[in-house]
Amino acid sequence: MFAKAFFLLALIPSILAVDHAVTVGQGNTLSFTPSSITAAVGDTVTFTVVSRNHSVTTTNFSGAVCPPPPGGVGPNGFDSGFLSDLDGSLPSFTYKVVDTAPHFGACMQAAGGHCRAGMTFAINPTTTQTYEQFLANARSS
Ligand SMILES: [Cu+2]
Repeated sequence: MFAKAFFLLALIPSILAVDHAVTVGQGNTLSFTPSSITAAVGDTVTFTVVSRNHSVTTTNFSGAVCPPPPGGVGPNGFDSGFLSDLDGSLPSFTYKVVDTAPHFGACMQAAGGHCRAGMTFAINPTTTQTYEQFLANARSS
């Protein structure tokens, strides 16, 4: 009985963890859908590219936003690398959330052209670092 209860308790974190699905390039647009999410440690975010060739790469909140640098901006940043749906393969990239810090991402395609066009994404933005301000920073970077 005790062993069974312990086993069930051990399962709880994996039961509560959520995968957040993000569509990249929906309708052939330069976009992440949704563009901002709130996620808990242990959650995953799965980015699926549904048009063209894009990346999701973490970058700075302000200043040098576009293009995001190869490898992404950390700590705990990430870089999917270029993922092409030109062959219709719907490639995806999954990031596991390991902290509660805000992470701001963008596409590095076209030397930052997609990023400056607003192809931006946020995990856990804050009241002082909002997604809207990040988007404005990207457009003017
Ligand atoms: Cu792109």
